[in-house]
Amino acid sequence: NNSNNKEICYKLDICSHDPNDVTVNKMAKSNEMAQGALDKVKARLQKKPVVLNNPTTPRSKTGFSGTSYILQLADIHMDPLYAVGSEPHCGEPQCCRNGTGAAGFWGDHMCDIPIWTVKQILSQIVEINKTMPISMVIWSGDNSPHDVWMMDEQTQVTAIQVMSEMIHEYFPNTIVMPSCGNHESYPMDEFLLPQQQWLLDTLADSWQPFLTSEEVATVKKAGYFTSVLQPGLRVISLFTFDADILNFYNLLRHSNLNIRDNQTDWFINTLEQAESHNEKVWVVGHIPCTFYPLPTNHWCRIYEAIFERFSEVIVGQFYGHTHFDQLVVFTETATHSMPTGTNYVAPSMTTYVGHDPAIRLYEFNYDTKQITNWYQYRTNITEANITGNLTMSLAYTPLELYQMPDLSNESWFNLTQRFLHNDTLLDDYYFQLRSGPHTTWMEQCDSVCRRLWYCEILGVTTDLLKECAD
Ligand SMILES: *[C@@H]1O[C@H](CO)[C@@H](O)[C@H](O)[C@H]1NC(C)=O
Ligand SMILES: *[C@@H]1O[C@H](CO)[C@@H](O)[C@H](O)[C@H]1NC(C)=O
Ligand SMILES: *[C@@H]1O[C@H](CO)[C@@H](O)[C@H](O)[C@H]1NC(C)=O
Ligand SMILES: *[C@@H]1O[C@H](CO)[C@@H](O)[C@H](O)[C@H]1NC(C)=O
Ligand SMILES: *[C@@H]1O[C@H](CO)[C@@H](O)[C@H](O)[C@H]1NC(C)=O
Ligand SMILES: *[C@@H]1O[C@H](CO)[C@@H](O)[C@H](O)[C@H]1NC(C)=O
Ligand SMILES: *[C@@H]1O[C@H](CO)[C@@H](O)[C@H](O)[C@H]1NC(C)=O
Ligand SMILES: *[C@@H]1O[C@H](CO)[C@@H](O)[C@H](O)[C@H]1NC(C)=O
Ligand SMILES: CC(=O)N[C@H]1CO[C@H](CO)[C@@H](O)[C@@H]1O
Repeated sequence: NNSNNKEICYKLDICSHDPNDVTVNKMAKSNEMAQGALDKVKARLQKKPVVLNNPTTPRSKTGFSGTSYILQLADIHMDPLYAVGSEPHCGEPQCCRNGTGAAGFWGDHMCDIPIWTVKQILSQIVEINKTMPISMVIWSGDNSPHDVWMMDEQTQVTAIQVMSEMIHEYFPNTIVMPSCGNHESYPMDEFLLPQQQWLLDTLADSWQPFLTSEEVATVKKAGYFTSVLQPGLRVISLFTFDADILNFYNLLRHSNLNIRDNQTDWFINTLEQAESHNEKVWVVGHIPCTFYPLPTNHWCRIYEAIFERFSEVIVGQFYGHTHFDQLVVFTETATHSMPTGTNYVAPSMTTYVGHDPAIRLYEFNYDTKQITNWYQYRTNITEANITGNLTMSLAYTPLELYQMPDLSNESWFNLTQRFLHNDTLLDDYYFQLRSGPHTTWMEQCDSVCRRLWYCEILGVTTDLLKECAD
């Protein structure tokens, strides 16, 4: 209705405020509610945990020992209507479907990727697996194409089903830990129950090959789940519509922030159980806290508070969504001088927009429970179109690229300090971040651009981003 429209408009700061408008008061009330949600979380974190006696039984044999490899598939965005030889510059948000133009066989930088490209990349991964055997797949969401004006509930359901079947076909015996993307919903980004119960039903149904019946049950209820893979090792998959600034339901009544589906309570409770049973946790999600959250987006503040409390329990954070290859370094909130952990944001498989298809393999040590390196693979789509061959090749590893001794908190924090004093090094980061050609909409990074991307690394916990945005 009109009042809701105005409220959203005010909150996004895109229309001028009339102080006499009742909507403004309603908005203030809603902000209070969100602040209340954060306060509630902080109070909850102070409370003594109620610990269950028995740790959750791990899955049966899953194959982590010594050094293992974990694959992350991020933002696949497969386009079932991709047409070779169609027009990549059609003037719509999604092209390469009709008209006549240069859309290549394997893909185009203006468009999402065809099904045969996704299959070819998965086949390449099976090759890579011969030298680096993959123990687990993180599939961090966003399956459907960017044809946001044409989609409906059915196209979304189909995209989830098709990708689930394909991943299961290529990795029939590998653990797959999925997370739901904002592109899985319809309307895109919007999530509120009971309106989007169909989405939870679809996820629960399609993810069955990957999850236990108990995990499927929590997905059907709320989109998230947790899985103890091996003794001492747990995955928490979050349902990140709470972090979606375009989920207008978050603006209206903070329905998801510890009020309606209780993901926050569940998240804290799960971490408490993990901590008391000496488990280490990997958090898998779709939308990371990178961009400075709008005043109305309180999820990142909540996430930050939870992460700070459990930084010794959470040993990995794996996200996607931005299509960029990004880092988010967390610091303790009192002085911001001590690192507490790093969120790894993996680049997209889709070429949309201006990227080359990417996949990532993490190297993991089961004994220390630490991620020790990663192998970022990419393919040059222009070259693939010309030669007819699509081959994933190693783009970089962070240890080598940044000359780091290890991927410890201290080393990542040191890197952020080195970035401050060495533009060449920051340009190395930016080059990988774009994950694509030099010649698209992102040209050379000037000082403003460098500052922006630097802010996104440390911004979440330091308010640096707010400074940068001003
Ligand atoms: C061409 O494709 C676009 C995008 O999918 C669509 O909006 C448009 O209607 C199509 N035009 C024709 C002539 O099919
Ligand atoms: C990866 O390699 C391991 C070890 O050789 C094998 O057991 C597994 O089936 C392979 N996975 C895939 C998807 O090929
Ligand atoms: C959500 O959590 C609150 C306490 O934080 C509790 O009172 C309420 O019953 C929970 N709701 C559900 C549906 O679990
Ligand atoms: C990061 O710091 C936290 C808190 O000091 C610590 O518990 C955790 O093990 C560290 N992780 C890494 C990878 O160094
Ligand atoms: C494609 O790759 C295969 C294997 O790497 C190679 O044998 C073949 O010559 C390549 N074809 C072209 C057209 O480059
Ligand atoms: C971080 O940098 C400091 C000062 O430059 C150095 O003393 C320390 O050894 C570095 N730590 C790591 C883990 O690289
Ligand atoms: C800056 O970074 C570049 C690229 O990694 C490196 O070659 C160079 O030695 C660094 N300069 C300084 C002063 O550390
Ligand atoms: C991809 O290949 C094309 C054609 O060989 C080349 O012009 C371009 O620079 C390459 N892109 C990257 C990012 O290396
Ligand atoms: C994005 C891109 O490089 N597209 C090229 C794909 O290959 C065809 C030729 O096969 C070129 O015409 C496209 O420009």
